[in-house]
Amino acid sequence: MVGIRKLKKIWLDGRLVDWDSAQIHVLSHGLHYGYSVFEGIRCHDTPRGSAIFRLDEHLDRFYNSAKVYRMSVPFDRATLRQACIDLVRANGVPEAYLRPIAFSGYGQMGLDPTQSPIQVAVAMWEWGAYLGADGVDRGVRATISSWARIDSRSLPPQAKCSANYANSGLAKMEAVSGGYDEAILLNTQGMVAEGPGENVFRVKKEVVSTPPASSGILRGITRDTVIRFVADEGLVFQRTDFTREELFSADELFFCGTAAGITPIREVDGRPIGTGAYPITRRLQQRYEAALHGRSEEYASWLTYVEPVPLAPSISGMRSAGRSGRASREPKG
Ligand code: PPE
Repeated sequence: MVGIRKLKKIWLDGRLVDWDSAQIHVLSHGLHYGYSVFEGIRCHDTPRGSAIFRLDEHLDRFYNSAKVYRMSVPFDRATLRQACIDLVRANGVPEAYLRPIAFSGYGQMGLDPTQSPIQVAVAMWEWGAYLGADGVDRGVRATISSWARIDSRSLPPQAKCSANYANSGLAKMEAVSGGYDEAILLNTQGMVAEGPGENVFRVKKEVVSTPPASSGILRGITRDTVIRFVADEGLVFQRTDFTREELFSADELFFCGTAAGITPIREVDGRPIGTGAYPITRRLQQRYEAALHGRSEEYASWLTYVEPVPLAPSISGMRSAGRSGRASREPKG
């Protein structure tokens, strides 16, 4: 039951290894106790080849997650940044999902993770729309989970730790077994938090809102991207808590995340949301697609190109800014 097509390489502990050789021991500490932090990043095809979206922000969050867990990642940021770029190039697949992960490896059992070595990998695979291409077009059917979202007093949701996803998995399985596409989790105060792997946005009378970080959510990078789009569309934005009823009364609702993209929610617990037309969500989706695929000068600084930046005729003879140079630094024309 393997749904992933094998690619060529995986980066493991400092080098690119063959896909089938990326193995770890069954007594890897993180497997037993969930002590691992990870990221999910996408690269997309653009007119200048594959580009990784908001790589630096994902790396920031990766190291912040590790810090929460007192995990000392044995590779520095520049090395992991280059590992992501090298991996995309080595696999020769322009559109994929990248998964950097650091975890306590094979060493010692028992609850103190500091006694085991930290291993680091970056894998990538081809991943279509998380909630289905149809979901992106027509919207998905969501249900409010009976599971509360984890609380920062027990399991900090802002650190992207594998253990958090046991909570997400419970909500996801409950939703799917009930015939829904996705769950929406409330926090322990009963306010809307997020989906199992997505942030949630609400649109009401042209005001776009999303729960604040303090509501017990992962601070999504797509969430941050959408907040910028909302401003660029000239719409009003609010970071505010909202209740279950406010989901039902919304004009539009959507999930967003690296895996999910921007996916409209067409129904919550059997109640249709708005008119089902999604005019604002559609505008945000269009901006997102243009940004990801390098069609928007405005958001060019969010892309890290995998292939070296070609020299413009006006600066031929000068050295390139580097293989991951940014479009915004390129001379125009
Ligand atoms: N909340 C949660 C709980 C979450 O896992 C994600 C990402 C987000 C919000 C959105 O974050 P961002 O990707 O930075 O916009 N979930 C990742 C994992 C999905 C998976 O099943 O694996 C993702 O989208 O990559």
